[in-house]
Amino acid sequence: MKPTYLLPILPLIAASPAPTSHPSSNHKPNPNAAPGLGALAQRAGLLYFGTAIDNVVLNNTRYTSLAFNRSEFNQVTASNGQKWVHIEPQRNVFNYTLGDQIVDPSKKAGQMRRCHTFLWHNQLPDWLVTGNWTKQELLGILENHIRNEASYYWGDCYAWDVVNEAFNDNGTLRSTIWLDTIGPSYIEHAFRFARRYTSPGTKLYYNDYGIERVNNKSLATQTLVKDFLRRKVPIDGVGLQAHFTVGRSPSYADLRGAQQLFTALGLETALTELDVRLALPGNATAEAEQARIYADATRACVDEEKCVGVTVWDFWDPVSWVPETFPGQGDATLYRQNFERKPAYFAVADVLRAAARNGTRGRTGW
Ligand code: 9MR
Repeated sequence: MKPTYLLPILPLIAASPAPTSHPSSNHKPNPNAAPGLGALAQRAGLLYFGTAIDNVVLNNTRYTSLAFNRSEFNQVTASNGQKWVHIEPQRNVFNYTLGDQIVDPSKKAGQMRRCHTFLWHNQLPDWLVTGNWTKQELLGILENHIRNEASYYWGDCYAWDVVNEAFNDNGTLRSTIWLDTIGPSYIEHAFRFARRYTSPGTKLYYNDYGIERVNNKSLATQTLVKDFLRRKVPIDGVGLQAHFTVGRSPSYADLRGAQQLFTALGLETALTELDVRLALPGNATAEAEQARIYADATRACVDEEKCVGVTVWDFWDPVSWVPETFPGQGDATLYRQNFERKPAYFAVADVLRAAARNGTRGRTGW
């Protein structure tokens, strides 16, 4: 089956409301409308500029007209819809409703997808967490989950985040039901299952936060990758989540160095969950700094030959995960509550435009 992300690019307005012939219609496509970030990313030679999308805002048409517009975002990632708790809420009972609510419209819009995530320690269903499994039982549960979800989304995903957040900041493996029951080999089992059951060519990623600098965590991730390559355990990419904070974010050089831990081994990289939070209430100075951080992160991907693209962890402040998790912080995305684009949006667009002009990467099909 031909993956949808390789289909020839259709006109930019494909995801916009159909134009009507009524003279006063305000739905007429504007030929001068600026290309969105997805379109600019492709011109710059990236595969995509994408966004995470959460199911809770799918009834907001202002939101969905941007989220499912492949000029603005030519790749989408379900923030929650493909996670274990929703997909297999009871043992061996699979429910793809929330995943499909993101995947189906994105297919219609001609967008790519990064699929997220087969194995994590969060958002697991109660039956799984409370079961007192043996190693063999839990491996069987893991294989069954990956087999079902991978088969269901066969051909739909450019990439799968196979294992998410396995390391502690000091580089040791995080104590989870997976590590504690199966042992460290759970990671390679997950990748082998993923290769066995996903469609050929699906990129298999390890995805984590805090690996955007050379540090104990990113070095431990590199050691894992080296070991996998040596033993022919399948892995194609490392996702650097890139949840950043104004005032203490990794620099451009940090991001280049961190990615090179993996690209030097032949893997691809991606910034998979980019957002930049600030102390509330924000102000122009903080927003300018936020714009610089977004731009530097985008540039650190553009300049890295094997970095395939950037995904923001939602583009609209009201659905960002940040304020709930970090009280007093927020405004982390590219769009304000009133859908106005922030300086960060324009800074990212400028980086992509400059890269397209310089043509250092070549184009990816625009
Ligand atoms: O954005 C997600 C949020 O809606 C959920 O409540 C949260 C649960 O832990 O997960 C968020 O997404 C996370 C992603 O899956 C993995 N990396 C960190 C993201 C932010 O917490």
